[in-house]
Amino acid sequence: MEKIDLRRRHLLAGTAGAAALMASGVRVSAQEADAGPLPEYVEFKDADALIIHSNNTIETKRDVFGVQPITSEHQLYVRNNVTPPDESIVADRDAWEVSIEGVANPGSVTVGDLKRMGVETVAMVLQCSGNGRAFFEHETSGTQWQTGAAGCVLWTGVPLRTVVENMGGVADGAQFVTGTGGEEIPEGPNAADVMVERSVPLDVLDSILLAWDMNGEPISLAHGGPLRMIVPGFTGVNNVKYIKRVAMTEVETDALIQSQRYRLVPLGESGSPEFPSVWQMEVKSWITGPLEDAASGMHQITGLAFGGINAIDSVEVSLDDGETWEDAQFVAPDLGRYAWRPFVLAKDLAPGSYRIVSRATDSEGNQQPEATEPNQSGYNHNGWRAPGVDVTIS
Ligand SMILES: Nc1nc2c(c(=O)[nH]1)N[C@H]1C(S)=C(S)[C@@H](COP(=O)(O)O)O[C@H]1N2
Ligand SMILES: [Mo]
Repeated sequence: MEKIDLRRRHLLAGTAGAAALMASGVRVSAQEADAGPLPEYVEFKDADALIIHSNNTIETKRDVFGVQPITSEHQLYVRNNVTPPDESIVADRDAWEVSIEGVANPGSVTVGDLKRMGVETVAMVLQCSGNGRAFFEHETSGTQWQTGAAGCVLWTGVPLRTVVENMGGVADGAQFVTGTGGEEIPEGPNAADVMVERSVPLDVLDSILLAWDMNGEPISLAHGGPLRMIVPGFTGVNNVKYIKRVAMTEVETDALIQSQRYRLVPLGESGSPEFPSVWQMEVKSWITGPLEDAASGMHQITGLAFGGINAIDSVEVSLDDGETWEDAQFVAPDLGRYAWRPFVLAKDLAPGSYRIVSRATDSEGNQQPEATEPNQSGYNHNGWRAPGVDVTIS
């Protein structure tokens, strides 16, 4: 996977130059030859809407989003750190068991049990921690995601708080919620290096869902069926698929994916628990159209904005790379704190060259920075300048 990404970066750098690559993320995605056919577990998806980086890293093309408030499962990105489990785990969904630990009365519950305990729906931006990695200026290993390792989807499930209360409440001393993925990991000394197990702070317990439906349908295997832990406002990796164990723990898991990976590490250093974990998402936006050169006249300049852990408040658009800004309007209904909102600015564009960027502000007054402070692995990109779009109007 890493090889493919590096090769692609060099190829592009060779033709257009690294700076041009950074400046023209959009065209890169539009013209890029796809890596191959969709792997079997995501065969149902719309191949034309996707950039296939590898079997386990598939991105939504930027122009596909448009002003959609909810991303279709056929267009939603996919990211797996290890090979997904066999399709047979979704054959009898209600029989899937999840072990609940770190409560007064620990035990196993089935999805069927959970469905009788409670139900809620949340609209949430699911975004990979590495979304926008390609926009950092430093060299990063890992998938060169642009804007498309994100989507806004509806999750339906039972609040974890309800499950925990049914089992006697949180055990004394717990400080984290630790979720374990249902992949088959060969037993042995290296299991912790491979397993997908993530811990998030216990203080977000009230927003967590154990979800069985996505966008009103049973969650596909690709997206974590039969059961997924949903942590609204937290990056993708914290939303553990095929969840088989949820534990209220005193300490964070020592799985490598928590202890060393997904940390905000200064350039040149390696990951360790002393650095902040990639958890809450920050305010972010990007333009979804126009992405191509066009004729003069009326244009609807569109994009997506979200607040991450906070609600989105407002978004501005600039046609001159941030010299001057205008307020954009939200297009779709407000689907809540964790959802994104498509926006539009209607403009009569005269012939000329435009560099279109957007800049969002969340409900706490946090505004996207011009550039994101670099971190070694290129996580949490939310700078407004780099994802800009160059459009020539003639
Ligand atoms: N069990 C499990 N959960 C997982 C992963 C995984 O590999 N295994 N990948 C994580 C990462 S890094 C991301 S970005 C999201 C991707 O979710 P999606 O494939 O449904 O888009 O799932 C997260 N949850
Ligand atoms: Mo991710």
